[in-house]
Amino acid sequence: MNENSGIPVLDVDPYSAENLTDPYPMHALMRSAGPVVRLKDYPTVVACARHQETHAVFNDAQTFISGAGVGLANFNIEKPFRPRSLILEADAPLHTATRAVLSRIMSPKTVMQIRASFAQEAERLLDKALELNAANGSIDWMAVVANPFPLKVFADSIGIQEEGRENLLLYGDMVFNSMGPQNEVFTKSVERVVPVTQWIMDQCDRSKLRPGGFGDLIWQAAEAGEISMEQAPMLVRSLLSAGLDTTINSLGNAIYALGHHPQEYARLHSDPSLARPAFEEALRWESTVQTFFRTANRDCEIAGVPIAAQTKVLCMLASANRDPDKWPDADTYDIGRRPSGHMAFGSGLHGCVGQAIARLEGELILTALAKRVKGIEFAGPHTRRLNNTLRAFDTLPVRLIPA
Ligand code: 8QM
Repeated sequence: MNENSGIPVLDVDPYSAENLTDPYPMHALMRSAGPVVRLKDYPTVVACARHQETHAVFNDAQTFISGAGVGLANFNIEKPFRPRSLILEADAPLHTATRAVLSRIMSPKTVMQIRASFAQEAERLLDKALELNAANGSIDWMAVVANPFPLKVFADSIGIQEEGRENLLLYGDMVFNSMGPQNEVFTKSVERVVPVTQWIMDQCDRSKLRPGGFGDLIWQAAEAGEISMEQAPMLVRSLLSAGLDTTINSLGNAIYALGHHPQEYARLHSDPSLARPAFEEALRWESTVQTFFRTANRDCEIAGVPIAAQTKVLCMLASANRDPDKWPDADTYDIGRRPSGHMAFGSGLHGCVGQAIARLEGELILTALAKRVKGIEFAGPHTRRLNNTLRAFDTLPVRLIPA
């Protein structure tokens, strides 16, 4: 298609099981090939794997739009897999209105208000983790801490019922898979989610949501005329889609990072106030959301390379976060680093609207861990949950050495 354009064409598949399991050699290859590359098997796509271009694309939302989908599919051509998100898969002016509502609901003031109850739950969960660890010699970090914590505190904040919350994990898995190709990873997750899709949409109804919770506050914004009544359940769906699988696996990735770096864990243990930077650096080092797309809405260029209208632009966020031109010793997990400018929450207009809550969850879990545990060892092999967008675990067995 573009033999004349001088863009390198790589024979790599970001969605192969091998690259989903270990993406880092692919990232290095893509970064070194050029600022923009094509992928042999994905002719509608150009990819950016370096920090500079990824950041630039994310910060030009007028040219690189989200409304045509932030996955591989181009919604201008293909029907969206589910009714499109009113915030993630939207541009101004629709995005402006929906973003304002969620941004106010998850404001710094909200974060201050939820902090005490989130902290209490983090302390309780880590007490329980140490008990189980003492009884059995090890725990599965995912089953005992990473899955239960957001499923308790964030789902409580939204105000949804307790029964059936595990359905949210199947739903999140499907949502993030749907941003890649329709490979086996995706089709299998769709099969699993079919029986729970109605349950998910039912939870978005006003009658199901605890008064005063984030979900109810969305409905109140509709009542006040900020958004329409039809839009309210769809914005609740956004919280259910974006707020669980992401933070859950970020808690997994943080323990994975710390378990592989005993010296960094020792620093955290000796000074638990490093919990926040330790979590932030884990997001850079092992980005939970690995990739997002934008769509060029006009003929344009990236790093001087011409890009045709309707091209899908694959932004390799996790690769940008390991770009040696941006980060000294990019592959080193260093909790003393201040990784500002990392792309794990995206960047620009669409940057994660829940990031203050995600950071709070990470900080509180790592603080509770650091106070109780002087070392982390892996207790057998982890199992990955391969997902087209997320860096995720099924299980992560660890032995906690009590302080
Ligand atoms: C990703 O449905 C949504 O609005 C939505 C789904 C997924 C995300 C964001 C929003 C970034 C975490």
